[in-house]
Amino acid sequence: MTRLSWRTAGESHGKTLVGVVEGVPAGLTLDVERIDAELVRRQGGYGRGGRMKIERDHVEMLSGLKGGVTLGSPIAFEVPNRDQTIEELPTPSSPRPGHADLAGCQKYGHRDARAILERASARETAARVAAASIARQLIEAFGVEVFAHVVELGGIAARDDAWDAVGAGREARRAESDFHCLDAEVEGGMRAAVDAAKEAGDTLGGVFEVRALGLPPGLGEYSNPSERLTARLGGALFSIPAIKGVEVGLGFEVARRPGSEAHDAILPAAEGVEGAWGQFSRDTNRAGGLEGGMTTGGELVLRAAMKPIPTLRKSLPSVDFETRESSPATYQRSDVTSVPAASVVGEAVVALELSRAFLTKFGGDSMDAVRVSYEAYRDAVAEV
Ligand code: EPS
Repeated sequence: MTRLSWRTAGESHGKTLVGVVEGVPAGLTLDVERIDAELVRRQGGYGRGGRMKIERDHVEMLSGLKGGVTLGSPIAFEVPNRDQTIEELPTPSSPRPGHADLAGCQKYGHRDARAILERASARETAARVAAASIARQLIEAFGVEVFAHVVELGGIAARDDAWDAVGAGREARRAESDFHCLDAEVEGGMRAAVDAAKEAGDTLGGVFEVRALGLPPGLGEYSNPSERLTARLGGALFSIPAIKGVEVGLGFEVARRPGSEAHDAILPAAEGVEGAWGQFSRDTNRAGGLEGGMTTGGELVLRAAMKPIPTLRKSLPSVDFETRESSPATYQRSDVTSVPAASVVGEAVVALELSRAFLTKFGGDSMDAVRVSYEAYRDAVAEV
């Protein structure tokens, strides 16, 4: 049984974005300022365009709360748009290569790419970030932390040891980075790459990593293939516009290694490891915290590759919908890069999936019921 679901609606330049999160147990005190802080974080990052200067994203809670505490009923919210110009904005004459414009017009049988891009826009992700900031407060109450950071932008890569080097200082380091990156030394290169792309009318992609700490083993399942957590997490990351690749743990590198160097040997539990689950441990995490579609209890490590935004000031060749003649793709405005923003969205969608898997396993009507189930599981795992 699954215990958590969410849905969003809204157009990029419509009145508002709305969301509904269902299945959050009663008795969770929600920090609404925390939701707004995540929305602000999503708006940030060096290389964002004009739209983010217009919007001041914040959440209006509409239902599911009394005195700031969840009731167990559906939680509805909205993130109002300031730029509500859907009725005035022009219809793009030529579809953008790489965006949903052309396949969307063909799918719906018209030539109005505005009718497509309004929902296909990554603006939708503001609503998902808000939904996630609600859902993740539940797993955070059980010590789970989900953290994303940019590891590569425009071909400039953070050093491999950046995560270990910052350690517990990760939150503060990321907060002071214009790129949501943990390696301060490469930020100059990233900035120069964004500036050069902006100058050239071009855009840049990159890679972000999402980690989750404090997970119990056994979230997800192998019995029902579509409920394998690896599949759910991969699907969640691919649901973010512009994501073209996802890796787990060693990722594609695992295909080049012999089996003896691809897995994580099982060792007796080191005595006195605080917060450890059960009688076993590992001293490597090549699997990225997932085996058999379930969490191992180790750190979850995922990476996603984002393509450069397809709206280019120096437009790519396209074809005019009316004349059928070659014509540059329509350009109105865009970000040079939104990899830092995508990392916030990546963190959000992973947090949503983990909250769902957590409630599927420990779900109850109230936070107290969830806690009883969680503690009973901890005791049971200790016996295995
Ligand atoms: C976005 C809002 C959009 C873009 C971006 C993401 O604003 P506008 O279309 O008004 O300039 O900044 O959209 C895309 C990257 C896209 O592919 O559509 C946002 O709120 O994140």
